[in-house]
Amino acid sequence: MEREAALEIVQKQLTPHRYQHTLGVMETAVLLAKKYGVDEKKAELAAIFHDYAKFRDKEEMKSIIVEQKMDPELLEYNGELWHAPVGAYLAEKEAGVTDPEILDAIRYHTSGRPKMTKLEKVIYLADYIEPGRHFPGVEDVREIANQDLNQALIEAIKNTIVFLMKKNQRIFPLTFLTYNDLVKKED
Ligand code: DGI
Ligand code: FE
Ligand code: FE
Ligand code: FE
Repeated sequence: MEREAALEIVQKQLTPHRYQHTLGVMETAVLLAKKYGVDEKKAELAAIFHDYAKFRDKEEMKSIIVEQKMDPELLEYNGELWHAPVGAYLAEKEAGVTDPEILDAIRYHTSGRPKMTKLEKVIYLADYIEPGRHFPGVEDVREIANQDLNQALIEAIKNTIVFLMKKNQRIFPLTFLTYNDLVKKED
């Protein structure tokens, strides 16, 4: 699928603000892909679709998680986690995205997972550092992302976990597993 066609499909699903975020993720993901030797076209398409399901009705997402036999543990955790796996499913079903590597990058863009591919890392990180993001610590992660993909990812996931814990939010186990997997590789 070409960029313009993909953007047109996605724009209909998003608010203007979220669409701007998507454009930022796209631009950042392509830069990271170039830098770290990832297929730029795959990074571009994964970025465009990463938040495809962001504004789906929660009940619709719940039904999809149950009917498509996704991890039922998702339902025990914050509904903000759901748009990633549901987005992968709907990007395939509704928009005809078929590449399994792209679908996995969408599926795991919120939690990560152990043994992430470089494409998955690029999308997770681009989502975190795109130019429209302004939270504390993002500038540090942007700097590290120029040097070391894994180290930047560790910082991004660590910041996310700490941020959620400060709000007394529960952490989805896969998020912890992702963190442990990446840190282990640094030992
Ligand atoms: O969709 P975005 O806002 O661009 O970003 P995202 O998909 O990375 O994250 C969406 C939300 O999910 C964000 O508010 C943080 C939250 N989140 C990420 N990991 C976890 C989580 N929430 C909980 N409760 N547990 C997690 O492990
Ligand atoms: Fe997201
Ligand atoms: Fe993210
Ligand atoms: Fe996003």
